[in-house]
Amino acid sequence: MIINNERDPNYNEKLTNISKALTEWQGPIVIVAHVDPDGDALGSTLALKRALDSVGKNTKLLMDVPRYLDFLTNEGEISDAMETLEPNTLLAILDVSERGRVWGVSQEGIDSAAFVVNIDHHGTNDRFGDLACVSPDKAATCQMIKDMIDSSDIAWTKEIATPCLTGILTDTGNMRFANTDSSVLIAVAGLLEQGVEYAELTDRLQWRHPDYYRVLGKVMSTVDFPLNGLVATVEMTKAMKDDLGPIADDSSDYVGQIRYAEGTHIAIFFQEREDKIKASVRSRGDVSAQAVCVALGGGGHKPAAGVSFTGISFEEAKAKVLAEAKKELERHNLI
Ligand SMILES: [Mn+2]
Repeated sequence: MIINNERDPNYNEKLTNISKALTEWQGPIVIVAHVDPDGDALGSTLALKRALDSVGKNTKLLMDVPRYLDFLTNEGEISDAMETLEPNTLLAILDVSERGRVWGVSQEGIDSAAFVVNIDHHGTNDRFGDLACVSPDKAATCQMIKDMIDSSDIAWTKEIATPCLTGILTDTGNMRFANTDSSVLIAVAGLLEQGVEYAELTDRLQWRHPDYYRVLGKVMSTVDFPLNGLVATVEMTKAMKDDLGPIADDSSDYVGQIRYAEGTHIAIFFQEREDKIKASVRSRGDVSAQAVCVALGGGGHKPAAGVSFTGISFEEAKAKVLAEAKKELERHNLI
């Protein structure tokens, strides 16, 4: 897998071309994002859908919206996965680092689209599609949607600006992560000018079902600091979930709880799910979570990345990730 974290050299021109393709398209437009959608996946697709709907386009947004983000959507705005695309469909793929991570349309479905647009900020994106704008210097796909709408004739509304701001907030950790540059703050200011209720939004984004805290207690009881305390880990096994019974919460941002452990450079949340084992990895400074995950077939950004495994045990998956974390720490002479 490639890693290209450079800004798209023709960023403005490509966004303009994509905006034209979308607003001039006469057929159906289907909008999708990545599996396990986050604030940027929902925020960017929902902002784009509302923007295109406002100029009379026929759009569908396909997503399995996680419970904690559901408050952003209106009745009827979200559609289920589609078996097949209608003829002459433009497929807009947002915030998806690779085709295999698209949710809602099969790989054959993607092939059957009349036109594919790829808007993303993951350095591991291989720039697939008929028109691709991939700019890893952007903090969020939502920041790219902000730029695209700004450069179009589409009029901003609070309803478009609110999901658009959401993805910027979630991908920058509320404007705290290293990807928060002046362009992010300018974009945020521009969105606030559209009437977004900021304090209400940031508060609402933190709400979690009480079950989240029940799971948190179990997850935090597994905290460990391997590799001389340079790494912090927590885990959630199937057994832990089974012990708690049915859980009403689907958020899993537990890695955020340990990433600030003093003396650590890498934080990892290991999750044993029904269908796969998932590792969410965070890093700080020059240490790259992206390098750790890409080496194992995963993807993401330099400070925040992930990788999934099937066909191996939970312990084997943990050992693989820790071995790569060790290599990454060695590359930076920390071990
Ligand atoms: Mn994103």
